[in-house]
Amino acid sequence: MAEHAGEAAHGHDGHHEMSFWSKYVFSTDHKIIGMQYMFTGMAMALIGGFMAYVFRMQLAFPGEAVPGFGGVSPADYNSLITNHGTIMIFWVAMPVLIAGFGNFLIPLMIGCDDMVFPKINRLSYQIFLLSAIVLIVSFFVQGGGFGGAWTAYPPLSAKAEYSLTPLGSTLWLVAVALEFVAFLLGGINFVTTTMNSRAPGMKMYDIPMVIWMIVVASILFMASVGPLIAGAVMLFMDQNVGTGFFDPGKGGDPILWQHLFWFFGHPEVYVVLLPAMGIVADIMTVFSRKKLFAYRTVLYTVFGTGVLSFTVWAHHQFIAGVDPRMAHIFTITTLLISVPIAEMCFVYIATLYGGSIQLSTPMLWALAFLAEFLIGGVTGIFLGASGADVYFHDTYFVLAHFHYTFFPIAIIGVFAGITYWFPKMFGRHLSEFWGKVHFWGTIVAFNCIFIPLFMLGAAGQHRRIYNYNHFPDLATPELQRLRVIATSALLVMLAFQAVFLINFFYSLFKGKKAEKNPYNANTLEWTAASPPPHGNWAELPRVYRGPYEYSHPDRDTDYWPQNEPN
Ligand SMILES: [Cu+2]
Repeated sequence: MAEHAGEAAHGHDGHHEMSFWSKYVFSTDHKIIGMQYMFTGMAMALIGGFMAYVFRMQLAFPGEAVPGFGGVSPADYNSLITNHGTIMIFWVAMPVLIAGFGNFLIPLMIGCDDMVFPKINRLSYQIFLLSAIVLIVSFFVQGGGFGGAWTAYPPLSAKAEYSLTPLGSTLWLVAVALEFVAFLLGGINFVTTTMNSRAPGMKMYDIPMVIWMIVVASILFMASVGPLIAGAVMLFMDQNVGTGFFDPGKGGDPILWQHLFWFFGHPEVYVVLLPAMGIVADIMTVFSRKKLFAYRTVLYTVFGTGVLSFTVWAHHQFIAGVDPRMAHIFTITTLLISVPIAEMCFVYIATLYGGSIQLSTPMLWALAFLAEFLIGGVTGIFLGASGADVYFHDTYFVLAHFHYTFFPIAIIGVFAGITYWFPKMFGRHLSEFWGKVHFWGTIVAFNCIFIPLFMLGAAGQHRRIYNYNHFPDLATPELQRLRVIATSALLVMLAFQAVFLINFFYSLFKGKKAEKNPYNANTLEWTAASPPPHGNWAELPRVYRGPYEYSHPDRDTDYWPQNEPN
């Protein structure tokens, strides 16, 4: 854990020597809370990664015992894929990207000592931790963990008699609902703090892009999750009280859940995408020594993307009986939303153009984000077109597509951010050499997992089938070979994560000491000590807009502004 310099200049709770309890259970320091979100998210990533290992082994070598797990029953398989997806999105991408980086970075990058509502912030993490515990408990109750996929479509999820895992599915639902409450509480802080606590002199257009993106992501989350929380209450009642909101047998409508789920589920992609894009923007400007090309245009594009993201949800339901005329409309909005995202990618490339590029580990991750996410975006266009989707729906093509969007977000974006801000967070440097070994091992293996899955999907292989050899016409040896390649690549990728963990924990204690501003960056967090003490600065910074520069009395570096001159 971070060393905690005992400088209690701005101590909210007035504690000088903090015990374990007051530091990790009651501390309202945004940095501690951010770290807790980050470490919890990383621990959950190990669980989610282990699940992927087990079900990929089952797919490559069906029926054989998986080392470290044993035999995989059909119910185990369903539960593993369900909880892998749920964990990676709700307990890894969300906590690390928004809550981890949001908490750590917002006060440091806008120049204040803490969040506006520090106690709500503390409560948010406690509820999040509780949600993770409830989810883990759900794996071990009678019947095992929920197996109705992360989308929890009724009627499978709605009625106890349809579900193999009645208690597991209720606990899963409670865990997700608690997690949403935690992020609603967090979002209140992120938006309010950014709007109200900026350093004197920092105007709206001086806010670093990553902070803007976290703010917009928080607003998107808070605006889209309401209907789904209502839906979760209804589903809970269907499961436990005998109502029939989603049960056709009682006059309910299972498609209603799909609307409520995807009205949230599509904006959710942008909820995690935007913070990752912001992290990448920050890293690219620093390691190309350029300002962000068209800062204001990107900002307007982010707002536009946010609004558009509420108008595309039914592209997940093209074959669910949606009126074909509506399918046309959702096809058009879906194709439209690729325009702002493509524009952001062009802006990043334009930022690099002519820059003095330094291929540090964070920069490699940032560049890989762009390359891999482009594959995810382009393959999304096939799925967004309702005609093509009739064929591709629920094949491995969909699965490969969204892993080419979520992997860049949740894994590449997170590694970019952690390797970049590590010196600020912990006051020490990671090893660049081992950082690059980890990078190449992860990226090459990642593509070797999912390119075969694109091929399987294009060949028509359906998702959510536990053993393809049960179906004589699907058990073709060529396809089985692709499954083995994907699984082998996954083993390689997981093995390379050990390199990261060793580098991370070794550097935490033994890494080279980091100075205040090792990259000569010009955003405010680099004017605080590494790691920053409670309260962040002895004297809070000011931003002087001479010729559009951020400034601080201690500044000793050249500046190259991230934003455009006004
Ligand atoms: Cu979508």
